[in-house]
Amino acid sequence: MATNRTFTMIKPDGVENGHIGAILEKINAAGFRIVAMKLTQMTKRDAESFYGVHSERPFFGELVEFMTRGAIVAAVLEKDNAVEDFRALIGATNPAEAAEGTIRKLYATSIGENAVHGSDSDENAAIEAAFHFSGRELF
Ligand code: RTP
Ligand code: MG
Repeated sequence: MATNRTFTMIKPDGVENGHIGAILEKINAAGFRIVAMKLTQMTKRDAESFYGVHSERPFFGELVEFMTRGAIVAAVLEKDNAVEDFRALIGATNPAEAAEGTIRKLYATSIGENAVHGSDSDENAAIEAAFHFSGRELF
C-alpha cells in the first residue's frame, strides 16, 4: 500500500442516520479519490480484532457492540498526505471537541458514536485496508 492512502469506515450510526451521501460528499470535496468502497457489516470477531489495540480500555465492549450493530461503509481513500489530512477532515474523537466543519462535528452524536473512522498511521492504513479488501477490489 502506498503511503498516500488511508482507510475509513462510515460507522453504524452514520449509516443509520442517513449520512452516507453527505459524508462521501465531504470526502470528495476535500480532494480524496475513492480507491475501494463497500457496504458491509463487521462480526464481533472482526471488531475485536480491528480495534484490538483498545481491548483493555473500559469502553471496549461498548465499542464492539456499536461497531457490529449494523452496516458500515468501508473505503480506501487516496490523496497526498492522506492519513493526516483525513484525520483533520474528520476532527477529534469527541464531537464536542471537534473543529467546526469537520465530519464528526457535523454528524457524530457522542464520543462513542462518532460517525467515521480514520486510520492513525500509514502502517495501520495498510493493515486496515487489507482487513476489508482484496487486491482486486482496489482501483
Ligand atoms: P477511530 O479509531 O474510530 O478513527 O477513532 P479515534 O482514532 O478518533 O479514537 P480511538 O482512541 O482510536 O478510539 C476508537 C473508538 O472507540 C470509541 N471510543 N469510545 N466512550 C469512550 O470514551 C470512547 N472512547 C473511544 C469511539 O468510537 C472511537 O472512535
Ligand atoms: Mg483510532
